[in-house]
Amino acid sequence: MRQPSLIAMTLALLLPACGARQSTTTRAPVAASAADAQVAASADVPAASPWQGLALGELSALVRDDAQRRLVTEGEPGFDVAQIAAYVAHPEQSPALSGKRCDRLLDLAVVALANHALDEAEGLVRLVRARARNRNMVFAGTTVLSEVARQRAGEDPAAQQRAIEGVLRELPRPRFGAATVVFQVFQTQAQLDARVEQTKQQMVSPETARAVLWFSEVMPGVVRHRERFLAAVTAVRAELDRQPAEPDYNFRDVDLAGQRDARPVNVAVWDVGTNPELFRAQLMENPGEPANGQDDDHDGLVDDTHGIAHDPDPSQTALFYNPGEEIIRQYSPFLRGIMDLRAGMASTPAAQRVLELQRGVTDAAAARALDQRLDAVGEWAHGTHVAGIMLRGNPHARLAIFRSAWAGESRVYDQRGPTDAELDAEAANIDAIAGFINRHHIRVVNASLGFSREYVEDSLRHERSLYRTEAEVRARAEAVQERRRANWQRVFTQCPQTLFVVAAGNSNQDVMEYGEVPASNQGVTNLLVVGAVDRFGHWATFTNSNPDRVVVFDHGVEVDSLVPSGERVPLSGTSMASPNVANLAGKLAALDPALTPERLITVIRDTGRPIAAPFSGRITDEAAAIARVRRERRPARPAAPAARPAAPAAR
Ligand SMILES: [Ca+2]
Ligand SMILES: [Ca+2]
Repeated sequence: MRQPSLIAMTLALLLPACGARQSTTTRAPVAASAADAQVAASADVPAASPWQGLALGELSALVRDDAQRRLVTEGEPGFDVAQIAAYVAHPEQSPALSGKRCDRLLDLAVVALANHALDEAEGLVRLVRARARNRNMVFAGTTVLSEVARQRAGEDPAAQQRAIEGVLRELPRPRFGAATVVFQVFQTQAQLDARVEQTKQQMVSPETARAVLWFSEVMPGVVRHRERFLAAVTAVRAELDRQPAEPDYNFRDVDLAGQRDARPVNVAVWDVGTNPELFRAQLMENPGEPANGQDDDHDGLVDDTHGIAHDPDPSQTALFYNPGEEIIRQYSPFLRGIMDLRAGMASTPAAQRVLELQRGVTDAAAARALDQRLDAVGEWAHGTHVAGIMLRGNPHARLAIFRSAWAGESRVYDQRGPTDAELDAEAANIDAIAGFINRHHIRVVNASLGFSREYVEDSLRHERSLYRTEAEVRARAEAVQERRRANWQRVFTQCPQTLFVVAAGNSNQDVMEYGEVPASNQGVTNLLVVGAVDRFGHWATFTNSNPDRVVVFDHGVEVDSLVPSGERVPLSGTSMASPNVANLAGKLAALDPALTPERLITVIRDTGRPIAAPFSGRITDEAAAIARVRRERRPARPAAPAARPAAPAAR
């Protein structure tokens, strides 16, 4: 199945339905009397779990009723819930399916599989594959279909393996290695138990009920027969390897080293931390602000020499997040696998090594502790990798660094949502960054980060003392999203001379339908949202999309760049695609300082090459964009109009 929608932020280091969970206890109030003390003491005992006594039938009804209700209420008209069985029998009669409709149909497929209704489960997945508007969903539900096939095949192991192979053969070769196949992630019954335990520390809701159904009713059968699934993967991979290789896409990168017609240009990476030492030769320097513990330029910021850092942890004031030597030593070797799993690419060898590590997880506390360490390494490396991509081949770029720790949510907002005061602090941080951008004429900002409502909702479900119903959770999550959308709108509006390049996100969702912030912000002319393609030039399995908003794509799978230790590691995500586009924008601005953000977007989009069907959008073409800017820019000296071409060449 599709990962349960928890890979929410571009940066979110979440495995399916993961998220560290701790037991919720009622905190004892100050006792005013002996009787109160008695009450208070008993209140310190964990409250009885609302999950106790919920049977399979009740969980199934909870998920099914919610899915059917939302199929009616969410999305455009034309879909008749009473006709689902008819649509399954004749998918061509179904209207095209929005992302949310697909999600709800996949919820119903999970309920069906948990209740051993194999034909129904398969039919629902096939309907999604046939009618999803998002063409990445053509490959959704592989785990469900594989398990259905296995159960149908009877008891013979060889027959089971052949049945699973049949499902896996539906994945085209370029996508096979990066397929999101959940059975690879969960390896032992102890892991499943830990995941169920984690989920049950959240409130009972359709979302959490679905996760419990999945991990307690579907996955145990998968894990018990995991060897058969893996043997099928190996067999199909061997078949695919015997086919002729598909040629790599030519991204036509250009190196501006030694190009005399380029000028210095200030750019910025806005991330969760970037190691300035690796970019010492190219750091932008605020001339009035030596690093001396004083606010020398009187802008309210102490030592904003190369950028701004904002972190609620007073021990983390640098531009670079430092999780400590021990965590770096132990877990940085897993970085590539961490990022692969973030992007839903469970099949890669690097991801498999992280899964090996996770096999040792035996309970919810251990799962949480491991998640946090892996998260910390991701936060350590992310911005540095992004900055390396952004500067590649552009010695004319001068780099400013913004670090906003709220983006590393799993550390800052562990099992809770942001408070209003914290959202105010985010706004103040954003305003400070906007001021810095304008004072120092930063032309291009890459922000490989984003916030999804589902991620906030998942955090809020832990706060059972604040939010008692799913409706309350959704209302608060929407309010948080609105605040953040408004915060981001401020920086876009305050910095009209600056192009903001933003990652679309890794949830295989429509950014507008799901309201990703800031990717879905409206009415902004200096925002460019970037999706990811793989080395073959096809949509990455994880990339978010939208036919109008995500038009520009770039390389985002196994992109080579630096990590803070100075080593080079290939990492994956729209986080890596976005700085590839910001890199091009920085080169264009170096070649023609007069380019406005709107013009940069137009040139990048119009010179891009169309992505082959069934996908849509354009892949940037650096060589073409740079050639066009050189052709169309004003001459360096206005006194020489004869040097201009008579007319821009038609495209
Ligand atoms: Ca200052
Ligand atoms: Ca200073």
